[in-house]
Amino acid sequence: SISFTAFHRHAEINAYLDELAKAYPSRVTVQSAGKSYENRDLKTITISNGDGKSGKNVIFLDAGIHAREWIAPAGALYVIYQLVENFAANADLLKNYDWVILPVVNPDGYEYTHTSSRMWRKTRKPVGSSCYGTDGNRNFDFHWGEVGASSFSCADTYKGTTAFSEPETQIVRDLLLNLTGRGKFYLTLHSYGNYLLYPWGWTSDLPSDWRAHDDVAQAGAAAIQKSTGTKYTVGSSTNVLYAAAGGSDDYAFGVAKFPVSVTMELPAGGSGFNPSTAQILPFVTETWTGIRAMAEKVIQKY
Ligand code: 0X9
Ligand code: ZN
Repeated sequence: SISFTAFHRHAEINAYLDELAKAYPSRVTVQSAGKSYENRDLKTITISNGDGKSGKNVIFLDAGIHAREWIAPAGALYVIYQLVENFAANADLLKNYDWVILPVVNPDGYEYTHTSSRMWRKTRKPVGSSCYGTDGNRNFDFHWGEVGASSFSCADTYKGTTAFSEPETQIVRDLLLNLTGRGKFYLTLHSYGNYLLYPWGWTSDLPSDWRAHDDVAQAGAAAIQKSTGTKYTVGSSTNVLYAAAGGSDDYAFGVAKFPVSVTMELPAGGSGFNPSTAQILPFVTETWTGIRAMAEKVIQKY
């Protein structure tokens, strides 16, 4: 089991996934999708309803590409908890869809924020001789480096030496490309600021089918506002936040052809990236309400 009264270390998160695979073998599969630069396993959990049907549509969720955004992996864990341990209440979300969830994209950075430097954002592979890490969300090969990404290796938004220079972003790339066709909804959890963002992040132009994205994201925002009163801002990344190329969301939509791709920026809590432990459960519960509503919309559309 896992609690929502503390932020968990990466090893505990992976142990929870393994425990679920053992306890629910007909509905849960856990695999290592590959290893981080510092050799940690990036484990995915695939959740089904156990009916044995293969080739269903897929909702792919990830979190923790930015190390310091601790509430994001907590949110992914709560989704896992709901879909697996509270299956009966959520069976509608698993009838025609499987879910694939990668709760910590950047475990090296995540551990570094626990052990050494709370505000670390990037991966941990050295770049040259003096600086460390690349911004995973500037490292995807779609309009890579064109805007909102730094060429300076010490910067927090460093784009990397090349697109997909990081093992962690290569892993997400391969997971996404393997789901082309089946993958209908890509959702990536970040913090903070209460945003539901959709493509594009590299240009202020909207994709021709932006209305599908807007429908899904508005459904999420409305469900959250109804449940807790919390307001989310909905719109394209560039238009409501800032332009920044090389994000996983633009890659999922533009290259891996997921028809809906959303970045969810969870709430801040008292101090930005560091909500109190008492805020974890209310935040992830509210986040789940929004994710559930977005998933319902996607399932109804595709
Ligand atoms: O800048 C980011 O990567 C995200 N915000 S954060 O504060 N969590 O760092 C927003 C990403 C939005 N998507 C793209 N720009 N593609
Ligand atoms: Zn982020």
